[in-house]
Amino acid sequence: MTKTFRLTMAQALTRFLACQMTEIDGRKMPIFGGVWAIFGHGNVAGVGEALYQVRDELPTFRAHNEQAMAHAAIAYAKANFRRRFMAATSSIGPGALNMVTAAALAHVNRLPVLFLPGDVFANRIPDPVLQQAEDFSDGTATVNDCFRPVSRYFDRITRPEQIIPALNRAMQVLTDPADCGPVTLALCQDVQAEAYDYPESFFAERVWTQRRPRPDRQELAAAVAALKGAQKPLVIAGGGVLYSQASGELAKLVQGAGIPVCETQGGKSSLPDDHPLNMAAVGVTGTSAANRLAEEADVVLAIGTRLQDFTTGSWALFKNSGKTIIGLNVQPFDAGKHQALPLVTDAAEGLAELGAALNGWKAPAAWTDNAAKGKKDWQAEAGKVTASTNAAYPSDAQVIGAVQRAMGSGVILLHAAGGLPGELHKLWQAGAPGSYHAEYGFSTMGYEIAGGLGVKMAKPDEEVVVMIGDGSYLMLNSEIATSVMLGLKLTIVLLDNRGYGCINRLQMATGGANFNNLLKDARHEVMPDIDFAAHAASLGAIAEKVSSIAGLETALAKAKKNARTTALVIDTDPLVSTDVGGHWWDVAVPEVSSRPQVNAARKAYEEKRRMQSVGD
Ligand SMILES: Cc1ncc(C[n+]2csc(CCOP(=O)(O)OP(=O)(O)O)c2C)c(N)n1
Ligand SMILES: [Mg+2]
Repeated sequence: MTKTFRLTMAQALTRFLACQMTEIDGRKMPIFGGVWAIFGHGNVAGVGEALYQVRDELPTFRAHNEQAMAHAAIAYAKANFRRRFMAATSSIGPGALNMVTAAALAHVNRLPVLFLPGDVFANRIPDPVLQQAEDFSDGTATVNDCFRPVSRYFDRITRPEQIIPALNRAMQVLTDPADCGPVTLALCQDVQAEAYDYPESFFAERVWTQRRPRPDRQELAAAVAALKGAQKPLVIAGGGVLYSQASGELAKLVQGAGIPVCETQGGKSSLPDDHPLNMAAVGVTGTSAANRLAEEADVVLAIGTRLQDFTTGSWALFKNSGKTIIGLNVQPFDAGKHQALPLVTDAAEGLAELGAALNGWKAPAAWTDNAAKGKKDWQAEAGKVTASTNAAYPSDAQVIGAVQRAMGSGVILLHAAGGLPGELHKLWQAGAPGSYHAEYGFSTMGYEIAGGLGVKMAKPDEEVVVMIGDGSYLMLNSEIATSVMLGLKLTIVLLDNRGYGCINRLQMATGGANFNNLLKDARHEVMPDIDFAAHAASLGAIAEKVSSIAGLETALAKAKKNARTTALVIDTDPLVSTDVGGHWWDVAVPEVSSRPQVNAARKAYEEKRRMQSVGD
């Protein structure tokens, strides 16, 4: 007879999670780094009791906001190149819905995370239970249905034995490189507590390894033929290069063939910034070195990239009408975008096979030399905008220069929203793969601090530097307290330009009046004067407001020695951003307006739109 264990559904679930292992650098370890939890009536008795039982093998971490705890879980997975991940559990109703934005963030960035929101009673007796949203026409609808479009796998557990296939499917999705993303298992409150005789085999230890699909022969042959015919080849390195840990293979291929490389936000740090073939950031927030090549390139080898709007400059950047795109991607949906020649494969495997098949082929030397010259020119431009200054209100770029000089390239730099992503993409000189952690797939304000915490959990020996605007900070800062509580140090650099600076600039660029972005332009009785250093200190951080770029560099040098989370605040100029580099992108300007500025912006917009290629 099959041996069984009589457990509640929640106990079976947590035990199962604790049995899932992985192997990294020859070391076996749990694939789940832990579970983030905020309890309520929807999960405290069931999931809460079950987590307590396994607390030694599967640690539980408490946060202050469900969205933030999910951010930490997601950043943990990203910092681990998707090889390890975490779960996040909430109560029903508001706690669950607080995680939906984070689920979307994980969905967009293709990052594994297991969401375990509590759900209403399956038996419907306490209907409507506290925090249940009643649907007048659908008895099966609950707020957790909001997870469906932002989950790669969704299930609602209404019987205890359903957890067996659901968790098996969950693991497939979480560990599949092509399908990878958030999984939501909505756990009906009563079912969490219901017992069932689970077979022993369900709790067998399982070691998950990274799947690396190799290319199809025909697709490989077509890609090789296209590359061999190239006069002006260019590689776009996307996040898939990092997730596949393919930097070594990428360097080998491009060095062998003399192909310049540019990087998306997700792919930055695929090669170190000082690699001679790395033209760095491409697209709307790109360097001139990368974008001038992108305009001319005749064969674009797009590796592990979604070819998102900022990469393609709203599909106006790649101007060579005869170009061929090779879509090297583990996900066919991405591989075939813009009528690309698909090359469906793991990045490291695909690059190795491509390199071997190129068999010594080299791009014309004039193209490679031209790239090197462009890189030099860009470095000179970037040096100017990041140089030190005595200005009372420095630019974001000048603050970036200070952080880079004080911290070097050996830290993990994290950011997500505001003006910083564009400036950092252009200007940050990244070091090792994964040392540049951008959440610019969804660009979620409030990702930064909780995300930093997740990175620090994944990489406790690394210095984690979080750069954040005042707007993002005010949206979600509570996990400063968690970082202090857990002894996980972050260095936070807060740029206070007194409002939503980048959207104010975008508003001006589209002919709009300064309205509702900077605090001074928003309806107010009292002009806010927020003491961010005092705020961060109240949450337990070591905090200081600095008054100059030089002061910031001194404070950063001190912060390196601090054992506790440190927040450094600096006032910055909301109106300045880096002009050099960059590319237009499509932000729809009103066709009619009483404002002449809008009409002028519309005219310019219509001109620019002519650059967009339609139909491919
Ligand atoms: C959750 C969320 N809401 C709104 C936006 C749109 N948005 C992008 S940047 C930004 C302003 C960010 O302000 P701040 O963090 O101070 O950075 P700054 O623009 O001043 O550099 C806004 C509102 C967003 N990205 N995320
Ligand atoms: Mg701001």
